[in-house]
Amino acid sequence: MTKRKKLSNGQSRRIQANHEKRLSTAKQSGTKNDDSWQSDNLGVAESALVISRFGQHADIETSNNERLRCNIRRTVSNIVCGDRVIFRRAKVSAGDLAGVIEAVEERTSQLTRPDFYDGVKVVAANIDQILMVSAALPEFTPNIIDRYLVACEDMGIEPILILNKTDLLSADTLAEIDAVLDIYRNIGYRVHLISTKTGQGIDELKALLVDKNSIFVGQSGVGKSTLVNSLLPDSQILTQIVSENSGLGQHTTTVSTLHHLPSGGNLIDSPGIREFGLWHIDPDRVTWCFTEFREYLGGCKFRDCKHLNDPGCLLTTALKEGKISQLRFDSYHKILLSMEDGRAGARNPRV
Ligand SMILES: Nc1nc2c(ncn2[C@@H]2O[C@H](COP(=O)(O)OP(=O)(O)O)[C@@H](O)[C@H]2O)c(=O)[nH]1
Ligand SMILES: [Mg+2]
Ligand SMILES: [Zn+2]
Repeated sequence: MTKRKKLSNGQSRRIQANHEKRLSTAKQSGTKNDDSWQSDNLGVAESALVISRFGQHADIETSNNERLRCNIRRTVSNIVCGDRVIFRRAKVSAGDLAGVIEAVEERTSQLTRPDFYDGVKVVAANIDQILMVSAALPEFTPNIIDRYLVACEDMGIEPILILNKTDLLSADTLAEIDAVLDIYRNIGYRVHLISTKTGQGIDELKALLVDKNSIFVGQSGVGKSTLVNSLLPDSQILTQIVSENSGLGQHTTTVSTLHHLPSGGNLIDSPGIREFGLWHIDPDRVTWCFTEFREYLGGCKFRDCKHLNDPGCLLTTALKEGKISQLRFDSYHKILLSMEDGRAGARNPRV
């Protein structure tokens, strides 16, 4: 490391003067900016849908499908993609900002993900359904499905199971996997088999998306990007342009964006929200998130029953009677164990 030369008095003064100048310019432009959002420069309150949010700004869509970039008032906390908001247009606009967002409507649901810095972070609002994609390749792993199902149940958003890459399955393997999927069907989950390669099941999938706000999640490699790009050919082009021109693709594409589907309904997407972890969920809550366990909860002999070797456990009784599947029971304990490990290691186990 090179030794830093001591500054002369003149240099120090000039640096200090520059610093003060920058501060006062920032203050002035701040004041000027704020003037744009005073009542006398604003129109009537209108409602809109948030397409994406970045920093203090958001792109919104008005009721007559205009796209506007707006400032967000500091008093309005935490706007995310999918939010319904109240905004007012500026009569004289400030740069590329056409108005200001003043309030957020109550959400029907929140998509959250654990965040290393913020605890749990809301990344999208008003999602109706989560399409949980898995595939025969890289490997069909029910435990991963269960982890996503726990997260969906915790958020109160309906999950739909999608098995992709059916084209790679022999009739025998397909029958084996389908038998496992029956476990989920019996619990009450909807299951769809598709192939983005042959197009099998894609029309049925598109029908599921009509008039809903949906999001695709799932492990890397299962075919989410292929699927999203086939449903939204335009957004693929957009992402590519951004990545090539600015080299900021990575950064830019982590912003969640709401896309309209050609046949109605919206897809909220960002590669960053397609995978998420579970470490923030309380163990008791995990048990509750196994929906078929719910009817037995609170009935075990011991209040702190671990539902394993404890005497008088209703869950293990239900397991023996075949009312709960061994696969889900094992998966439940595996999830709890991995969460303990994750907490001990202060590292989030990824789904
Ligand atoms: N055989 C087959 N391959 C697929 C299918 N869907 C996606 N793939 C391939 O799986 C790989 C991973 O797909 P990608 O969309 O990047 O997965 P992501 O990580 O979930 O976004 C790519 O090589 C795709 O071409 C499918 O239905 N059948
Ligand atoms: Mg991908
Ligand atoms: Zn028990």
